[in-house]
Amino acid sequence: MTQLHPDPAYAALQDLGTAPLWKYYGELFAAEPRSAAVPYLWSYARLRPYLLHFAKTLSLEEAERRVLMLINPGLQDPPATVNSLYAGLQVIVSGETAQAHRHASNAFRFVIEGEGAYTTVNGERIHMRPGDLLLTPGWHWHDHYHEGDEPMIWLDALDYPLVNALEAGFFELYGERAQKVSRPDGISTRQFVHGHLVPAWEIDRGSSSPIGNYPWSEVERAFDAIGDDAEGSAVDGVVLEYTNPWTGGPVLPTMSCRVRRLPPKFHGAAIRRTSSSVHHVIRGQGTAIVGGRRLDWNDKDVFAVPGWTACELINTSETDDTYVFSYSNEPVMRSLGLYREELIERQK
Ligand code: GTQ
Repeated sequence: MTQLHPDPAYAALQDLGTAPLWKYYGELFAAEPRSAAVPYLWSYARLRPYLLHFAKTLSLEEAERRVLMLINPGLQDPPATVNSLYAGLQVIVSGETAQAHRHASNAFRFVIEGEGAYTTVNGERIHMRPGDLLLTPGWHWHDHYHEGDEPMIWLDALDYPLVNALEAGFFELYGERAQKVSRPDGISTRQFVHGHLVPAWEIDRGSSSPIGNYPWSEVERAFDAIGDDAEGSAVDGVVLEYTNPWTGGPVLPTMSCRVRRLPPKFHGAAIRRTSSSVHHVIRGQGTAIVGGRRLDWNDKDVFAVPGWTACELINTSETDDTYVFSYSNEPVMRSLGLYREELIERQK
């Protein structure tokens, strides 16, 4: 310090709990965001054997949740998938219970494979099938069960990197392994099943969607109803947002969820957004060019698109649609007045 800055006043500054702004200015007020996260792809085919390995060797009594965290090489400490968001792959096997707990972080699950599991959320059992999106809004009790034969695997998403950065994280165990069931199975989904008719007697309207499960069968119905008649987006193809029926807005205050259908040979326009996102390939083959890096995807892979990083989505199949689910922190960015997006030139 003294050698770099012969003026002894610099050493004194640090002891007095101060710093010279003029040394930090460019870093603190960069011309544009530079994400610490890197574009990255997690191969489902390569991770699945390890999920099954730990399903055999590690009990749920030992692990609170049996999850492989998808950690961005640029975001190791604290671990995150992209800025403010986390993704993990969870596995549960026949007869297991993942004990009841709750946390301030919002969470959701996107089911990848298996049949016969359900999660209980604030007293309501919600069954899971591949392609379903199940919400666990912040501070809702939740525990998972599996009654089927084959292992059940799903993608977990949480906003804990944001909640912890804001120093607002709380966590509590329920006390018993399983919470009491106090509501009819699937009622939070059933009473909203018709998107335009909502249960008007429900007066308590929180900041998250009240729907427990957005089933894949409804997504398919939506895409079928649209057929090939919609214009769609040059960036995202026919892209649908899962909505909170009370507001029409995102399902959770911190995370927005979307699903897109990219027709054969689709090559999306390149865009960068201040929001960060995580993508999960439901079905199909393609490539995402993210920050100049080619991420070649297959069925069930997951990839990270850091904020303010160019992204273009390509369906490489000549014959088949590809379906890609994604979630982002766009609601946070929008609510803070920080959301920006910009179409840019295609990358080489
Ligand atoms: O299933 O409740 O991946 O609490 C991370 C934290 C899953 C869960 C995760 C959790 C859960």
